[in-house]
Amino acid sequence: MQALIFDVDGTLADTERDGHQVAFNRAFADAGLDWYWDDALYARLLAVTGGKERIRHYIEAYDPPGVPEGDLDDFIRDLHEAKTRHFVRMMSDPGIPARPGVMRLFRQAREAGVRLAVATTTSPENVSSLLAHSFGPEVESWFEVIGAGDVVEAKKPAGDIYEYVLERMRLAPDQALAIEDSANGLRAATAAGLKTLITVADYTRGENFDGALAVFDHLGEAGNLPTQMAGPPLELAEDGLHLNHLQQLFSRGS
Ligand code: XBP
Ligand code: MG
Repeated sequence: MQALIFDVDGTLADTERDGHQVAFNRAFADAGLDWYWDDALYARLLAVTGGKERIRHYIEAYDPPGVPEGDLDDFIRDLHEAKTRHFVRMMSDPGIPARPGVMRLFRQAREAGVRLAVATTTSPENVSSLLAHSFGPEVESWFEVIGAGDVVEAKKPAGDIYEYVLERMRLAPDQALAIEDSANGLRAATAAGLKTLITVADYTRGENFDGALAVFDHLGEAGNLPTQMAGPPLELAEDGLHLNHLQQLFSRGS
């Protein structure tokens, strides 16, 4: 296991409910659109990854009011850019906490010479703002490759973003472990040939994670031990999963 490739939303931080969902609704209000994505609707819309793709799906599937005639590319792009400005601002005010244990794994990987990368559907500016404000100003530089958003044509569950990262790291799929939170992410990593560890998030808890090496509710921290939902039993440390646990899972493989 030469590298860890982290998903972002739901994996590094639980960014959907208090981040993206709010940012979308603020952008819709700014544009004078009578659109509101409540929890029940957003849970369904999350099946479509990528904010622009999600807005387009919403228009096609729900026929909401206020959609202009003709080509929608500019309309959707402008809405999504406004949403991204809201999300980036929210990463510093009020901010979204890093999920338990993620920073511990970053540090242990660096100490052990295990390379780090990101493979995400979200936009690059969202990754930069989340890393800076929820992990620290120097953390973005720890990642050799940040594969994000529109750098690939086909987003998750397509494997393209993981293939993009593997190619730039000159790694074969069996040399890296993916860490994800969603079924779309598991399918994307699996399509690229990667073994995957799942830490479920708020909106993804009930999804199907068959094929993952193991499923936990989070990586754990002192006083907040993780619960394992699937995979081989592990003798966890007093604060949860450490790099050696990921290496054990990886070498057992599935
Ligand atoms: C999660 C997504 C993203 C976010 C919204 O990405 O599917 O689309 O919901 O971000 P991941 P954007 O779990 O792969 O990190 O609006 O920037 O797409
Ligand atoms: Mg995710």
